[in-house]
Amino acid sequence: MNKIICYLVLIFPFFGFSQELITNVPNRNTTSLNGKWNYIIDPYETGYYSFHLDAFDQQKDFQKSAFFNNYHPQNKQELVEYDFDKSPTMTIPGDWNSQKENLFYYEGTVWFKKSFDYDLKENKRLFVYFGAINYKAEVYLNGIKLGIHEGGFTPFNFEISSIIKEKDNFLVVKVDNTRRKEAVPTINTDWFNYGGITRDVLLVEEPKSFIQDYFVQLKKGDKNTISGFVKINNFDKTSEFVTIKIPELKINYKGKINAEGIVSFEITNKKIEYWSPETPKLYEVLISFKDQTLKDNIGFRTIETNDSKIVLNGKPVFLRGISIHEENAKGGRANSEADALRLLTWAKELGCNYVRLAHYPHNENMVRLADKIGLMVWEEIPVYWTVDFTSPETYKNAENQLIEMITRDKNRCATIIWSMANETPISDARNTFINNLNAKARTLDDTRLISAALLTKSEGLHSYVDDPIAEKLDIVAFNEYLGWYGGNLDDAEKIKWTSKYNKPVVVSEFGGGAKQGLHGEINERWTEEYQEYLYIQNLKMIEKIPNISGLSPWILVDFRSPRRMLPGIQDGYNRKGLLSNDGNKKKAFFVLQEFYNQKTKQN
Ligand code: GCB
Repeated sequence: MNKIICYLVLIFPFFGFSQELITNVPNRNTTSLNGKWNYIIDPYETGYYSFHLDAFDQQKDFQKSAFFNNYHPQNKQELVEYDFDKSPTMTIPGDWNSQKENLFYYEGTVWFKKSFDYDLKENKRLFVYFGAINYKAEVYLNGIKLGIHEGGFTPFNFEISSIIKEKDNFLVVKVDNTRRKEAVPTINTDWFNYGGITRDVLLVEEPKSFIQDYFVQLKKGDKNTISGFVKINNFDKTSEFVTIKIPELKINYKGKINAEGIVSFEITNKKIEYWSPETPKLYEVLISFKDQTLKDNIGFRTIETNDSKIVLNGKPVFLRGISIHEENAKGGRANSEADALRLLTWAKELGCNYVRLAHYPHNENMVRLADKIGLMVWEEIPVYWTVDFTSPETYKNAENQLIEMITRDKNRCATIIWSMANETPISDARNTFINNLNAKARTLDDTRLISAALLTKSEGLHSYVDDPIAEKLDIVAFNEYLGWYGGNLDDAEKIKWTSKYNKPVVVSEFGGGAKQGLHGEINERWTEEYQEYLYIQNLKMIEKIPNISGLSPWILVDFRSPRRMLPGIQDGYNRKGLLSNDGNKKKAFFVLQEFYNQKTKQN
């Protein structure tokens, strides 16, 4: 049995204490810690707090403050009332809700433990990497606290080189998915709050000084120049050069590393074949530093706006999209490559060239697959509805999630839009919050477009967007629910949309619920016919919106949401999917498919 003693290594001020993110983890030297992990359900956080609610690992005066311990000043004895190794197991990666019936609606703390051996050679370093944990993770290895991470959908890593032993390491993670007002997202969403270690856990082995991160994309507005940077972790100056090779383009670039361990580069090449949804060309890129060579498959394309048009590789493009939540066939958080393939294959079948990955960063394998099969991507952070816009901590948290998303996916050419928020209510605090995120995103990546899903205003049959943050966005995107949350479907063609922004417009959502297999008249809600008619009418209206440059209706597949409780119809699912959660197509699927067929022919 592992007893867990933890020291307070650092006093952490609040959140986000993981270390600098290592990117392109799928192509590194890794050992998977996926599989069966022991778990302990701990709703009262007995493993974290004393009986007087002192957090064990926040005790400055008590050097070896015990974790999972009965500590209070009179009683410094370890807790004996637990045993990880005799506790049940569950599969990691995986949410606990869909794996364990008694945890279906559970929101709180679960402790996880994995034991492993590792033979780390003298000249190597080791990191533990988590693809995502929802929501708050506190990580301990061999009783030593590595740090905390907040945010349920982005990766983080900790170095463990000095802690790892050859035998019997035990990695313990406290996972807490409690919804909190000041968190991102806040307490109120329209999706299921799956808790757990929902993405891969990997050990990443690296040399002492290694390639941590890089940015290799076409320079903004320049189809013949690949530019970016390579960043060396712990640059030891024993070698001063990085090489970037793209064999197919005969590129062999050598760049000198600066004192900060960074090489900034520009490489001109006139032979680049551009990535597009029709020809998703990826090049093998090899980045080398000393003995290390890191491989990636990277596509090159430009994405810009020109007044009211979205322009891909110099040509206007119409975004034939669909919104997607990250859920699998079993009604749990999707995490595998097979899950990604299932979802994106349907999007392709629909005739899409674009997907909106709502409402949080999806698994990296989703974006990599989009690169490979040719789908443009909108990625977003969960600044959804009413996060606490007045709180500087909430802002820091949102910005941290933005940084982690962009850091992870900035080399995926499929991603053309970073979205800052969804349906947030206008106020000075909110405007500042989102404008600041927008500015931050541009400092991290000036090659992509920035947007946010906005709300609309209506006066009679006149609809429009009037939102101060739109001025600073590249694309004016909005959600509209004609025929579901108001309005009359028969008015669809009479509605006059105006736009005061000379920018492309994207309808980031529209839709309505239907229970697959339920049939009736076009005016009977929840029938496939109602949803079909809703699509027919909304599409007629959308075609006439000035500057319309794309759409991503809501949504590809029915998804779980505790807000959706209508018995016999919803039963805990948002039914706006074009497919049911078990994968059956509804009539509206074919309406959108036909619309996209026509669009493809026109363009
Ligand atoms: C919206 C939200 C989305 C919801 C959807 C609905 O506007 O952006 O998260 O799920 O409406 O079904 O109401």
